[in-house]
Formats: sequence, structure tokens, C-alpha cells
Amino acid sequence: MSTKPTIAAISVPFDLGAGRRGASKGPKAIMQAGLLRGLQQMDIAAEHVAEIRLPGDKAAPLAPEVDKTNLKYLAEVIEINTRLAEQVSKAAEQGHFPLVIGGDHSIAIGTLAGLSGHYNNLGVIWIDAHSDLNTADTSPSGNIHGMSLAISLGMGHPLLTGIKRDLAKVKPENIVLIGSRSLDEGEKKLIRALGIRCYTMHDIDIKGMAAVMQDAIAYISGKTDGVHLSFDVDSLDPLEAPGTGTAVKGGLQFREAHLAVEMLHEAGIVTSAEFVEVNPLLDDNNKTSQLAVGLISSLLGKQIL
Ligand code: 5AB
Ligand code: MN
Ligand code: MN
Ligand code: MN
Repeated sequence: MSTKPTIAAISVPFDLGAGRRGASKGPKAIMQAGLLRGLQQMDIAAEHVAEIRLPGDKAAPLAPEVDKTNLKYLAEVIEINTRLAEQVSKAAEQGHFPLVIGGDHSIAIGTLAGLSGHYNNLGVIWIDAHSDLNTADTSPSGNIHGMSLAISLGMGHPLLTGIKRDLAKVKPENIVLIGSRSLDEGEKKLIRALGIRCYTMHDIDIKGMAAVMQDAIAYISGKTDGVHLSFDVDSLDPLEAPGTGTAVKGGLQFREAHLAVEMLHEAGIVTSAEFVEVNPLLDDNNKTSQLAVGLISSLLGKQIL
């Protein structure tokens, strides 16, 4: 048996958790940008093990049904994440490295639900312009991709927090947010109340990405038995990642983002990952899909020299 786990790529062409359509086309664009080929050239065993879809592959309804509870497309988000959780759990069970390719960030609900049974203390590194810590009560949009981390903490609609098991999937002290620059009032309150470790863009400007990552890795590695990287491409500056639905100015530079994932590779702590929110309809010459491929390759050990 080889010592390196197989990379089990799971694609999730789903975008009903987001306010604009198009992230459902992310997995295909990322695959076409050469994800598996690149990994195989690095001598990494990588396989596309599953594509997660809604039954009957329902096309997006023309207008979002806004649930009375401020949760858009609740039924679809529950269904996709229930299916995703099963696949992720199966991949982890088989000793593979689950690599989830989105899709909008609501799919973190299913990824974390699928992982949670395999760890006592799962760490989560959430690289994102946002914290995705809204609940239906605090969300300004009703879009569930802005709530996925709160749901994974056990806060939100019981049909979402109850996916796979009825418990919180991650503890607040095992979470690190990196790249934050657009936080809603309710999210800020929650970050403070729960003491969630948060490295904002301001912190990155002041300390530099290398110091931030050293700090983040030291904070999370001692107390966790696995670390999931949830990477939202809107963490990057829109000039680097134009193909995403909720772009926010003042983001990570190309090298800062690569350095972050390179340092995670060197630390050897990451046991699963997801890359989300690539929206090819908004992209410029596949720049953002190619960026995602580059970041995934670096996370998995691609060397400059
Ligand atoms: B993403 C916003 N906080 O809740 C909300 O891209 C944006 O997964 C959420 O980080 C962005 O609607 C969700 C305003
Ligand atoms: Mn996000
Ligand atoms: Mn985001
Ligand atoms: Mn986004």
C-alpha cells in the first residue's frame, strides 16, 4: 500500500446556495483547466470519484423561492449536502484525501458533515473574504452560502445542522478564518462571542502572510486530529480572481494565496480540502479556474524548484 493517500476528487456542480447562478459550472471549468492531469504529472494518485447532483438534475428555478425563514432553496441545499456528506464520508473511510470542487460555499455543510464522524477534533481553516457565519436571522440575503460555517457550528435550521448527525461538526476553538474583509454585524458579534480566531486582511497587511500562516498553523495543529481547508476563491483580490460571485476589493494577492497553501503543505496537517465559488460565467479567460488549479497543486505539494 502506498503511503500517500489517493486524492478523491468530488465535484459538486451546485449554485443554489449563492445569489447568482454560475458557480455550478465551476467543477467543469476547473477540470478543463487541467486539475487531474497536473496532479498526475506530480505523481499524485488522483481520481474523480463522484459528481454530486440533485435528483433529476433539476434546472434552477427561475426565481428563488424565498422560504418564510430567509433560507433560499432550503430543500435543494439540504438534498445536495446530504448526498455530498455520504460521498465525503466514504472517501475518508477509505483513507483517501477528500478534495471537494464546488460549487458555491453552501457545500461546506455537506463536506464538514461527512468529515466530522472521522475526527474527534476536526480543525477548519476557512480562507475567504467572508466568514459565512450568518444565520437566517442575521443574513442580509437569505443565501445559504453565507451561513455554511454557522450551520457547521450547529447554529441554524435543524434540517441543515442535522445533516448526517445531529451534532455540531466543528468547535469554534478549532476554526481559523483567514482573509476576512467583509463581515456582517451578526457575524462580527458571533466571532467575538465564540472567540473564533480571525486573521483579517488588516492582520495580513501588518504581519505578512508568512507570519499569519505560522501563527494559524501553530494555533490549530496541536489540538486537532485532522484539518480541513475550505478555500473560497473570493479570498483573492478580484483582479486575480474575477470569476466569482461575491467579489470584494482588497483581497489576497496571487503570491500571498499561494504562500498560504504552500505553507500548509509544508506543515503536513491538511487532511481534506474544498475549493469553491469559481463562477466561469463571470471569469476572464479562465483566469480563476486556472488559479484554482494552481492553488490545489501547491497545496498538494507542487514545488517551484
Ligand atoms: B461566500 C453575505 N455575508 O450572507 C451574505 O461567498 C455574503 O461563500 C456571503 O463567502 C458570501 O449574503 C458567501 C453578504
Ligand atoms: Mn465563502
Ligand atoms: Mn466568500
Ligand atoms: Mn462568494
